[in-house]
Amino acid sequence: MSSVNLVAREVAVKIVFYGPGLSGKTTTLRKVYETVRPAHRGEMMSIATEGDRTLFFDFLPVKVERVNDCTVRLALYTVPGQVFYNATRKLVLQGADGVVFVADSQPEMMDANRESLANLEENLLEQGVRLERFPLVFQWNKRDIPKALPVTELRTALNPRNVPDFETEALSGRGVMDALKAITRLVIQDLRAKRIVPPPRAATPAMPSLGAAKGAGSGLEAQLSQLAGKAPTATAPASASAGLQRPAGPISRSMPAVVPQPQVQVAPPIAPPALTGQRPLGPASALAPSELFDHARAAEGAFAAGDYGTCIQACLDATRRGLAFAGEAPLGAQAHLLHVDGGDVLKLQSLAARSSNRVDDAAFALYVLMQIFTRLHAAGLPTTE
Ligand SMILES: Nc1nc2c(ncn2[C@@H]2O[C@H](COP(=O)(O)OP(=O)(O)O)[C@@H](O)[C@H]2O)c(=O)[nH]1
Ligand SMILES: [Mg+2]
Repeated sequence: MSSVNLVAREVAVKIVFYGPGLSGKTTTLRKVYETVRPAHRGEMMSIATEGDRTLFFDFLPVKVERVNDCTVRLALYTVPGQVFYNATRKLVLQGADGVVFVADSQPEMMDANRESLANLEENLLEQGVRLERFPLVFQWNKRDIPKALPVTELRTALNPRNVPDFETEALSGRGVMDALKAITRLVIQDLRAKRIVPPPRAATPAMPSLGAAKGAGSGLEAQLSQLAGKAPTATAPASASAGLQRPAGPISRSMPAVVPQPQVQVAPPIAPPALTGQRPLGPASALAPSELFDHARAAEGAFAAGDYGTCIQACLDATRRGLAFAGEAPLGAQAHLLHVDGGDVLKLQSLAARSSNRVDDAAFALYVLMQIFTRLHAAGLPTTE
């Protein structure tokens, strides 16, 4: 769900990559990770089985600066495509502001594409959202495969509404950033129409993002292209993207929400010196306010070590402390004040009371914690004195 901090003119939006199993959602997110400069994104978190199938979700935070005078934080999620993970898909879809539907262009995948699209429609409807009014773009993925269906056929079957669609090859990255730009633009338009995002301040020229090419445009396309280090219309040629290295090491921590930044908008990389050379920050610690940084690290460390019970306990502890920033009140009321789903917090509590836990329980706990950090951030909490 979007959240807006009017003081900082910052908007946080959630975009979900949806589609059948193996259509290329995780590969797409990895490509976005590789393409966007490290200062503008966090670490990607993937929770996968040994066979590299997405078990719970993938998550990648990306920051786009000064889009019409607003900073946009994108929280990008993928869902597991396999039919039997529908409960997880519903959870990840909760509060989404837009969807990129990643369809597999191979003829034998058409039934799976249709089924997944119908499942998206149904799951959105359960949240009271109608797909035909929802920001949506399509990736026609795996265009490199020779037997790929013609785009016209895919359109007729899956995109009668004629929303923006893109031929993509997630492995090489072709088209992937174009689809991301398009959905971001649609989401911002939608939020403006709903008056959730303020209109641009006419008198203030949009500021270029750090490291942006001199004289580059200030529109979203230009901004995203600058992040990607590419011209607005260019798509990544296979050879160029293949040469990109996945950078390792700590990322910048989340920045205070309520401090308007006149010139430079990128959070300074403030990884504690003691962490240098150690495990890179995970997404929970990347989002954590400094007061809860150690808790988030502990939860991620336990997750990585396969100690799911400890991970869940650490998440619950950090959740309680995080919710307490909303003021003295029962847990449910604190959750309500922060617009955190109380049902999720209750489920986390019940998981912590269990004697044994599975990997997806721990993943859920991290997910709840990340939602709380995102909410705290949007609310400008905890306030810094
Ligand atoms: N040929 C080809 N293979 C792809 C493309 N995108 C993804 N794949 C492959 O498809 C498989 C499933 O991709 P994955 O991203 O895990 O699918 P997900 O289940 O939607 O997350 C992997 O083996 C990928 O390497 C593409 O554009 N072209
Ligand atoms: Mg996946």
